[in-house]
Amino acid sequence: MKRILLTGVAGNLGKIVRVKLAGWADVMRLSDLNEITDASATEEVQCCDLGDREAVMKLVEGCDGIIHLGGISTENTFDSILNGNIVGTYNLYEAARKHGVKRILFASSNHTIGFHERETQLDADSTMRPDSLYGVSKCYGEMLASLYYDKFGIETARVRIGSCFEKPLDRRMLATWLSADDFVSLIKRIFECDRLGCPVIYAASANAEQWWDNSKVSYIGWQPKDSSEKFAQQEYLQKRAVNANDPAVRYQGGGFASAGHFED
Ligand code: NAI
Ligand code: 15L
Repeated sequence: MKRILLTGVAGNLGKIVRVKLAGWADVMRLSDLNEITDASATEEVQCCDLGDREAVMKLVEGCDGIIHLGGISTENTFDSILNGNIVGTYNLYEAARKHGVKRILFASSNHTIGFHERETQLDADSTMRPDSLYGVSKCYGEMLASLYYDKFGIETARVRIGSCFEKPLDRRMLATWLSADDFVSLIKRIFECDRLGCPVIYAASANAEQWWDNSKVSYIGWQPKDSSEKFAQQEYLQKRAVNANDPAVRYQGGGFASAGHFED
């Protein structure tokens, strides 16, 4: 890897990925809306708003690959989502096309399919059923990636991340949990495999409870190693759901499916 652009580096996942991938690329170009002041010798900083087309054009120049984590990461107003995730992702793909970037990891989300019921096993071809405006913006990002692959040959891993936190925060996350190490091993496979294409990849650890089938993407050779089982007996995860028909329990998106709607 020569020069990799990492967007959203001041966020939860960006901070972790930056540390765990230190030394993996010759140069890591770091970007976020927020300031970054502590670049190492193999890092370069170029902060901007993803919604700023000219700035994003400059940001992508000279990069061989992009790990795109930046943007709005939970439900929000349409205007915020429009700037960060709709305009921002378009700006990034246009810049990638103009500067000849060959491979991108797009941080999509399980909220693209959050209105599927939990007992439905999903795979890469399952119908999108977004549970929020945020989820809709990730569906858009996935479709944009598909267009740029079919028309311009830019490969993208459309990674539907489950819940990447230090530990599962609630019982739902026993199924959706993704460890940081598993995420980083997935990133490496995405950029190191000979042929990627434009697959949808569900990013969850090897948890006992599984909602998502990745067999259509077995060719990239990613095997998650961690499991949420090591947390399953912890006190805070023992309280069972009172109402199995509560949308937060019924649907894969959990609280995103039951939450109210943001009005601008
Ligand atoms: P985060 O909210 O902690 O980080 C996102 C970063 O993007 C922030 O540092 C923020 O300043 C930056 N950002 C927001 N709008 C921007 C803009 N207009 N221009 C430039 N930068 C902007 O989110 P987190 O948890 O680190 O997630 C990273 C990515 O992974 C997000 O795209 C999120 O949607 C996706 N994801 C994360 C999951 C998780 O479990 N953490 C689950 C599913 C998807
Ligand atoms: C996401 O898409 C969010 O970015 C993250 O903060 C979590 O809410 C995660 O999904 C989840 O579903 O747990």
